[in-house]
Amino acid sequence: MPISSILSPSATELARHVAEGLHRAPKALSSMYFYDDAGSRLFQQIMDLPEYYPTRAEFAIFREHGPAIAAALSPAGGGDFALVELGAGDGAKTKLLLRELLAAGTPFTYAPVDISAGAMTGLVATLKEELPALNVAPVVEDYATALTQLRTWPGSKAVLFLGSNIGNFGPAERLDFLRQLAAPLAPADRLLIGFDLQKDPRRIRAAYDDAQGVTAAFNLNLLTRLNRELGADFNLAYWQHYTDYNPLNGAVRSFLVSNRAQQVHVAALDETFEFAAWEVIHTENSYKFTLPQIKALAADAGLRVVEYFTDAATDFADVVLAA
Ligand code: AVJ
Repeated sequence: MPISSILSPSATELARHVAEGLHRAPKALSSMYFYDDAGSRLFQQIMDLPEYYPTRAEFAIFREHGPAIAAALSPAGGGDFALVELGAGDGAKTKLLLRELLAAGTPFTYAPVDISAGAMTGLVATLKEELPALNVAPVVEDYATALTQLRTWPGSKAVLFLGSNIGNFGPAERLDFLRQLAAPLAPADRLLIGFDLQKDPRRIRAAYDDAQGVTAAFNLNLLTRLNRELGADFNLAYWQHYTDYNPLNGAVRSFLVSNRAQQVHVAALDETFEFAAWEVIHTENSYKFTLPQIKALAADAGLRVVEYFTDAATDFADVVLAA
């Protein structure tokens, strides 16, 4: 019996993804798989790093414009609505918004979606404690599955996609994803998307290559995950984290670099992969945008920009969109 048939369904999906990604040229793995429980904890640490500005910038926007953002997301005539958050993580920023909405008295249900069960359990526990009056309907799924569920939701809704998560998509995927987000929106529904803005290239690059090496550990954790979940034998000493930022297209790209010629066996695939010295696995894109690009992207996806909010330094933008 092949090992893949005794793996859990999610491990089978991961195995399929790894087989596909490591057969590509150049080799690639999706940043979606960073977020096992250890990866989610490392991302929590990243958000506190001095170099990683996006989280603080978006926090500043929510602190400064909280009431205006809450008003922009609530259905115009009042009434019950669902606040769906894709990639909720620890929900720290969202709590500012949830407080505003609770204070405004509009009835709503918060439906956080996250791929990490550990992150979700933590979020639900802190919400129970900090905002006991809040209705919470947690969803532990990937975005695609959550979007499918969203299509059948009957009532008003506002969908949050914060933290520059949209930056992980390449241009074609991004447009496709926005169209899928736009499809189930009624005219009164709203979308709030956080975009990291183009700025000093050195600041951007530093945010993805911090001095303490937390981002490196986050990237390398993907290999630890493959060792554990797929019986791979990646030796972490033979891999290093590398990031570049291209100001021509706004792309931060992260790589795992093989520091020698090596072979890696993946038991779940019953397969050995060859890596040349200094060959890379592309593991993440984190695109940065300009406001004109955001407007053009919205138009391409059949959405209009209702309103947008930036922090004082214009590092980040939270954009309210409608169909
Ligand atoms: C969670 C996707 C927004 O791209 O900035 C942080 C993930 N990767 N440092 C980002 C990440 C490396 C982060 N997002």
